[in-house]
Amino acid sequence: MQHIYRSFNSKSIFHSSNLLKERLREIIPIKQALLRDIRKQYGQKEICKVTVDQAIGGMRNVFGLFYDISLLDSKTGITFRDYNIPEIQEYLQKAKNGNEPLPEALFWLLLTGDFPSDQEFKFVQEEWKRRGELDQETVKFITSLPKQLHPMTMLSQSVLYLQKNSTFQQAYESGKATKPQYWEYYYEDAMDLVAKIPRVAALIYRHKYKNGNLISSDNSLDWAANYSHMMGFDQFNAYELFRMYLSIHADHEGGNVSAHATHLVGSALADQYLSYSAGINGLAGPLHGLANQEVLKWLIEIREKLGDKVSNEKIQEYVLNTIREGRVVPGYGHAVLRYTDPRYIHQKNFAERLIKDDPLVELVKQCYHVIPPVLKTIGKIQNPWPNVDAHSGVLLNHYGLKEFEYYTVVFAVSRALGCTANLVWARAFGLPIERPGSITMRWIEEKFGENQSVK
Ligand code: CMX
Repeated sequence: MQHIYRSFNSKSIFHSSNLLKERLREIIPIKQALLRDIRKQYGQKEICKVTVDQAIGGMRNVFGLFYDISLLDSKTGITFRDYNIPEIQEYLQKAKNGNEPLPEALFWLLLTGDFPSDQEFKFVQEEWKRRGELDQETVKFITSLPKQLHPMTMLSQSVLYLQKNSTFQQAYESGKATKPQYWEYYYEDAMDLVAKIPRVAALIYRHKYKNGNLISSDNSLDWAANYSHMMGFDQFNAYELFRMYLSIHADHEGGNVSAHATHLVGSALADQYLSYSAGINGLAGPLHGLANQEVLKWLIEIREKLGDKVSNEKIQEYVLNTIREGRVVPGYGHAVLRYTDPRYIHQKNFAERLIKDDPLVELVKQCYHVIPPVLKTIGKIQNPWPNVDAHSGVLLNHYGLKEFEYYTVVFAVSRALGCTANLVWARAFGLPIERPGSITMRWIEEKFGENQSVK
């Protein structure tokens, strides 16, 4: 417990030996100038038209957001600063004898657009260790949360509690923060929040499911392995799973609910804690991040109802029944992607490399062959292929995390990387408060109907 209780004395936010902030100080004026040029040259160009259907239908293919740190292509999937998942696996730092990218390195990439040198990577790692401790009041707050709450609700409340540490909120309230400095406070809050979030998440897990039997952090471990350790999973391959999982879920461009909610709330100058907690609340929806818990529930349900060895025909029937009952088949489909999610493929490769003889992993593999052809027969489904959530649950389950209600928390820990990195840039670019226009049915009728009274 010693590590968890030790509180951290924050240094001045303008402390000079801050490698990542120094790098940002170099890049930000260059990027600001680039954005000014882009606006000057292309500001009046039209990106796309918006139809009434799109306005009503969740704004699919409406490109109305600026989000510079990652991009999603409907065919090839996510790129983080232009690098896809196999590239980040190849080029980012890994643990000794490990194969998976380390989230510390990914965070540097998301913030700067560069792969970190070993020294830069080490800097992030050490900073997160230095900033990661939780004060006693925070530990008390988390371990007093009612255990019947969903772990995502607990996470959101805990992040809101941590808001007491926001350097931006304090500086803004005292009138000290000036607009050109906003990003520096957002950077400090990002580093603190990301450093602390695995401890918060692990405390929630141990409090809710393990009788409050807490495990101290081990600062000899990297950020992801330490999270796995504080949860109680100490095999090397569990560490590898956490490193992989926390890297590939970090960001998925700006339009998904968690990234967009964080970005939107941040645009009102709500600090990192308030904004990311809004993102967590969106991630907790079953059509978004909560799908990972739903997948495992659904797979276990199949095995309970149909037995250990399920035929392809029985799975097909089960899928059709799920749809007939008005439910979605969790882990399949996507609002943007039109092929198998590369994050699914990466997890599939991980399982093939490291996991033998796990019936649930085998069932996921079988579903990959059986489900898409069935979904293709349902004309309205745009994407019959698996998304990231179709695979993650069985991997966590394999290494001992059986409480599937908790799965979205692991997703949220990863999403902290992208959500907070983006907000640093949103403030560096001085992006304004978001305020899209909205329309009513009457407006539509008056605009396009016979009288056309709306201009
Ligand atoms: N099972 C059953 N029906 C599905 C479906 C699925 N897996 N995927 C899409 N559909 C249905 C939609 O519900 C919609 O039906 P209605 O018109 O009756 O409302 C229709 O097919 C058209 O949907 P779409 O255009 O293909 O997909 P959307 O962009 O509307 O929704 C998503 C995307 C992810 C919400 C949807 O595919 C879905 O509900 N999938 C299951 C839940 C899931 O896995 N979510 C996780 C996504 C990844 C993440 O964010 O973590």
